[in-house]
Amino acid sequence: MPQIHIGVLMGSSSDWDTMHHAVQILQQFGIAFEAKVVSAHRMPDDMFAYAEQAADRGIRAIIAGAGGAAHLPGMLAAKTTVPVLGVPVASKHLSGVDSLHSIVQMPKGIPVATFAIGQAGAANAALFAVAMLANDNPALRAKLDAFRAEQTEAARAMALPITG
Ligand code: RP5
Repeated sequence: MPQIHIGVLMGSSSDWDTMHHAVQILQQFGIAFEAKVVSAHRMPDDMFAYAEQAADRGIRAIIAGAGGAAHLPGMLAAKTTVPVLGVPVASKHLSGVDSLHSIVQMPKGIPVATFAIGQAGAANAALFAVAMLANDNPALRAKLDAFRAEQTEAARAMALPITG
């Protein structure tokens, strides 16, 4: 079994619609990852166990997505020095502003890198994790550079529906 480098955790299977955008990026870049539901409120002991074991397991970053009272990223970060990348999932009642505030407003000393609400945040958290791994992996950096170059070309080729 390959060494898992990135953990993708989420508070509920209902977060998958958002968090699969992170997984897609990791798959695209060939990163060894695991994805699991680990709920801060419903599975607190599992959450702490995951955080406590992450460094010894060789996990290089944890992408954690949650919605509403989104304590998962912050409480993982409280228990590990492995970098935690937090993804606010859009919630039913407050559209994810609650999730964003829960994740971003960490007390000084316990950082969580916080991304945008929803699928852009999930994808960008994964791209950020790829960039971290690319620091000591030139082949991965080349893939990331190629990804950026493709995006640039796609933007240059964008047409607007103007006639006349
Ligand atoms: C959070 O509560 C989860 O991260 C999810 O975004 C939200 C709702 O969970 P479910 O009620 O859909 O399981 O803990």
